Amino acid sequence: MNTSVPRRVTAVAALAALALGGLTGTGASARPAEAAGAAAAPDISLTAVKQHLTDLQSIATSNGGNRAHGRAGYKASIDFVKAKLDAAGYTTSLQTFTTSGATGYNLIADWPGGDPNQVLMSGSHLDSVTSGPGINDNGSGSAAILETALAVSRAGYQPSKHLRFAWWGAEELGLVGSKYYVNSLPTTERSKIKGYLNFDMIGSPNPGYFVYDDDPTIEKTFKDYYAGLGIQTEIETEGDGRSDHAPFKNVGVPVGGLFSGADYTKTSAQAQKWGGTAGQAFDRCYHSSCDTTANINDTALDRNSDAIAHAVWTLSAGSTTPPTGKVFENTADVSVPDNGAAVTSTVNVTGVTGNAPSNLAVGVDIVHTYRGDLVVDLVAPDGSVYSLSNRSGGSADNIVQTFTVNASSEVANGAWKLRVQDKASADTGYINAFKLTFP
Ligand code: DTR
Ligand code: ZN
Ligand code: ZN
Ligand code: CA
Repeated sequence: MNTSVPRRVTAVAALAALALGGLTGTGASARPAEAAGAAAAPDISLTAVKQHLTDLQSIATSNGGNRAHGRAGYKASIDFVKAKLDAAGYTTSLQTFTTSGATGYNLIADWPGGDPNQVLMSGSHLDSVTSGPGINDNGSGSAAILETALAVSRAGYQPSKHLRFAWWGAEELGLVGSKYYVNSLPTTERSKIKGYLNFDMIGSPNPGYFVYDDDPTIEKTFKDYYAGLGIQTEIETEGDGRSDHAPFKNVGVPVGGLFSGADYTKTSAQAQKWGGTAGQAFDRCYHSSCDTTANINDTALDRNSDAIAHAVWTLSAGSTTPPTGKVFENTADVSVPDNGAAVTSTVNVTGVTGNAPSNLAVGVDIVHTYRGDLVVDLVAPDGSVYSLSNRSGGSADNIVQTFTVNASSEVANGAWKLRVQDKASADTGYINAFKLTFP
């Protein structure tokens, strides 16, 4: 839509956001209804999650066949995940620790915004054992929460709670990374974590559908989700000390999670309700060299990935509409010359007192046939430049994304510009829209 004059939309009605609480899930619909007031979680693309697994497999193959603590494959895995989150607008940090004579890494990714005193955390260990690439254990959980985090960014989701995601190191050596994180947290910071969701093995080839039996609200959120799909779940009773939720549980953080099974054997009764093979392990390649991309059940991975997104959206009880947002938008099309000079789209912000926020939502809508050609910056009224996308995304089409920018050092009112430059010949496009939302 072409409007010649930037228009300002008045404050957007706020949607009620609910605190952490049970779902109003129904058994009727294909997907349970979301808690009233919460935005519906997007579907998580199985293709996208499997692409992350393919990438993790390639990393293992290029690094001695594993992604284990202290090996090159683990650090390469951490760098891979971090790069995607940085590009999506997350605030990331690498926490280092030493165990078994080697440096370990935890990756912590915060989604700007939400109540900093109400943190909903999701985590998965990213390390494998030394004997294999660890695609189900635990590329599956790592890839699923990565894609969920990217979906939060693409949706420009503004939950009432603050969202944090973590990829743990050295879980296979005894929950070392997650223990280090929890033990290093000041008590005041621990108390802000209102829920920790753990995902360790969620794509097992002979899958079960197990829900952790710890915090009842979190457990109900997952059970209601699966009930809405007509799938019976079982309680994961044995896992208490066996994955990264344990350190959080030990300090009183409400925990929950999903599990598709490891080396125990599926019973006939379980095969009756879930399919698969009775008398066979849920994952015959557990901790083995055959835990590759072939060691995944797509249906279980897809269902569990969607269940993760559902729980993150529901338990953070936010909305995609900022509580009291003032929106300024320019929808005039601006052609981007191929391999040429930079062009800009401008919005004139007025009537906002003081400085811009630390979570300024920058809506970018660029139509282009090769997004990797583009350098995209936000230019503040005083000329300060904030990089949004710098030749990222390769041959994929378009950049349609909401970036969250810490613009708190900028005066809010004035002419803000989206600056776009195509730096490679062939493939062209145009700015379709540029939007700023002030919470
Ligand atoms: N210890 C995890 C796998 C594992 C085994 N039992 C459970 C129960 C709940 C979560 C995870 C697990 C590992 O090998 O990484
Ligand atoms: Zn393991
Ligand atoms: Zn594991
Ligand atoms: Ca080009």
